[in-house]
Amino acid sequence: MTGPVTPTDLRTRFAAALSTLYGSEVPAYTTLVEVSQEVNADVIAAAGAEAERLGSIERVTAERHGAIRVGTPEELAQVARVFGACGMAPVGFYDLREATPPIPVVSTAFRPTDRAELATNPFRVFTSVLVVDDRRFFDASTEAELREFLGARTLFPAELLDLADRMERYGSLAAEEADRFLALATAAFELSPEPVDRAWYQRLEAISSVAADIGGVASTHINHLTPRVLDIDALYERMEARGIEMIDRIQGPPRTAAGAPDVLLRQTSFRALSEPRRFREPDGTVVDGELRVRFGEVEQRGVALTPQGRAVYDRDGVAGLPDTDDELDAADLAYYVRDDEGRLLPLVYEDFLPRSAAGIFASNLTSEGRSDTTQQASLRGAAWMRDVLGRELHDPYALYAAERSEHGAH
Ligand code: OOG
Ligand code: NI
Repeated sequence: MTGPVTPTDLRTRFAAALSTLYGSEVPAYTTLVEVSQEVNADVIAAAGAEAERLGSIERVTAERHGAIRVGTPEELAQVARVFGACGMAPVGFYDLREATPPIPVVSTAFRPTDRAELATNPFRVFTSVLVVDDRRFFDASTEAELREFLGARTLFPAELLDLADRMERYGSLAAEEADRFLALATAAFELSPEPVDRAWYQRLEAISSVAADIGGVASTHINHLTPRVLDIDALYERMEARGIEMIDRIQGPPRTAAGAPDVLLRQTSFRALSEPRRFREPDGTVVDGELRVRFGEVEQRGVALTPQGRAVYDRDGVAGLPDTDDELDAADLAYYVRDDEGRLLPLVYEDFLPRSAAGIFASNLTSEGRSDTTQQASLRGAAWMRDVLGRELHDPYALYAAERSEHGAH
């Protein structure tokens, strides 16, 4: 590319670069992408245009969500700048400390918020930050050690952050600057060859594998990169037929009846194999070892539910919802807009589900870890997250509602 590069181009290229990186690191991911593409081609062949109501085949084929985990508010604010350069804004607040088993993180998702941007490339990244001062997990001395360890590392080089800020300020980067941004940003999420301090890692792992994955290593990495599929049940069967053992269930709503609209988000995953990592032993020697922290995940997306629709879903599951677009729209249970002929078009659910996210985290743990519920939780909420990010933290419902009213529906 030669001309100036826009945030949209950067996002598309960043998602593709991470996909290439992750495929080289986790070969089963490549299988997952291949099988997803087969399933999508089959669904389109069988259902035609109807199958593209929830996104064009181009969008769905390129569509990925990533998951990353950082250690400090400063690191989170830096992530916001890197994704901000790619036209991705923080949306939603998720408190995984309330999950079973509890995970010592709070999270948001960076994604495009504009419908046209989502249609071009909806790359989104579920981003979690460790809560080091939550006494249910970390005593005062572990907190102090975590702060010191995390405070001493640099995840994102200054040059990358400068380029990110330039992109946010001017709305474009020169071709060479964009290439440099992509090289640095992709490298920041690569698995590091740096030896892991075994004793420190194991101490954290006894509390929480996620804490060890975040605070036990001096760099970060993508935890998973998730393709989107149009029929997750078909995908599940084909992966098992290829000998890849999936977790025992599909998270989120069950399959809806034939012809009924898909709602929200369905996800499933498999654990990646152990990956070679180097360890530093307490006596200073460095040895080869293995860690098993990453995995493959796949998702199927449906229509976004309104707060009322979500309340029904949370109480009664999909069985509580009507099974046509017309009824969902008329009862204001799901978000739709109308096309030129007045037909209903679903607004795709672009976010995450806390219960499924908890299940995804849990399927990835070496043990439940330990927490002491008699201890004091530390206060973390959307307001805290917004202050740390130093930018607006979008409410997902407000985004869907604005989109709908812009198109004159409801
Ligand atoms: C994030 C888990 C949540 C999802 O798809 O719900 C997630 C993580 O494992 O870091 O990615
Ligand atoms: Ni995920």
